[in-house]
Amino acid sequence: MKKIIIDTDPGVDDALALLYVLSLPKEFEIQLISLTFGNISLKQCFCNAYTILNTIRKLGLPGPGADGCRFKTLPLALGQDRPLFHEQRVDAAHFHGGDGLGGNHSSHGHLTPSDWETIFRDPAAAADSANETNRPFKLLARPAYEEILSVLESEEPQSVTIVAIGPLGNIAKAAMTNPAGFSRVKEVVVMGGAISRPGNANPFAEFNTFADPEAAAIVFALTNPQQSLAIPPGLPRFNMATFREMGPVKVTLLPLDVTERHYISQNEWEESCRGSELADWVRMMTAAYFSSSQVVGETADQHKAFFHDALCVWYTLHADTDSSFKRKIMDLRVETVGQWTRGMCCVDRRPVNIIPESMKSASEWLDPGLWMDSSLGNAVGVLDETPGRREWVASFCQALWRTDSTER
Ligand SMILES: [Ca+2]
Repeated sequence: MKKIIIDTDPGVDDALALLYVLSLPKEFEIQLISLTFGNISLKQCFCNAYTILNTIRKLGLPGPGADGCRFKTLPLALGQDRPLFHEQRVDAAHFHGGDGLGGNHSSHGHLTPSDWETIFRDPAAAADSANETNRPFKLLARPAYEEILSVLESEEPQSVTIVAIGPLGNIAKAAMTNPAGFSRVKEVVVMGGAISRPGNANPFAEFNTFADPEAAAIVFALTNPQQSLAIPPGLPRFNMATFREMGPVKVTLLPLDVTERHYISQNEWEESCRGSELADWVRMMTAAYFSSSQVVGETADQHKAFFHDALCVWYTLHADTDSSFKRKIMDLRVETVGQWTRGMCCVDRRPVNIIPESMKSASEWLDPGLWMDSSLGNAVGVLDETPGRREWVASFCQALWRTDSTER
């Protein structure tokens, strides 16, 4: 049983990631769902999370492991409503629909709980309310970063994985607040970044790193506690000494390079996602997502979508036991001040060029940014190899809908 915290900004592919986790109740134990702004505002993300959990509870899960499993009330905490160090917020409503769930609240309004706004307006009162037994979640009173730390401190060290599928503000804030407590985490699995592919938020940046680049830079910097070289200039320093004692944090990144390789075709999806009221609801939600992903000139049988966040769940499920999932360690740094490149994942692409020992004292001049000394930068594990796209589609569809619709 894997203990996980899901940090999310629901979001269509976040909804699929949640469905995937919930359809495997014998494999995953959810310690916390922490919410952040991202695809849409925090307020709407809360509405979406509530609706997703409520719908799954109401309509029931079709997953093979879900037979006979009662829906358990899940702990949920509210987090960042904006980037850590900026007022300005971006969203991806153009991609996920104005409500972040592909128009689901209009098409299936009866599944949107009527009290969501009241709860959001006064979460403290809602956390105390006797009515909470009727909800699919228990709303926790403290902000997400505190609840994340509380889980990490109450569980055995190295036993809880954080699956971070939104902008990284909650995670970075937890790490900055209590580095020792945070370093008890087993692994942080992050959906984010674009390394050798174009971005999807600007030409260079993936949406999650673009939405809060400083937070991403801080989380990536946790992989190398020797110094704070990769922390963006001007940010409050936090006590890296603690990380020096505890060792680096294991961060695994699933950038667009890997998530886009694991696409699902519209045919595969529609063949699989059927046969239940829940499937009808999900199909409606993903219809707009497929349309947004459509490339000009594509024919109907070529339509495909990338369920980025759900792929993080697949990795988390198999990471410990399946050696065909391979990570490559990279010194990835996030651009936080560029006029056109904000949120870009920077990599040193120069041919290997080690500074001779005799010139080391001049290395800052010879190599601004000190990219050539592998002990000084970040050491992010980038998911590089998996069992393959077909295996992903088969595994995902089988868990959710008990079908295998991979195109032969
Ligand atoms: Ca997301």
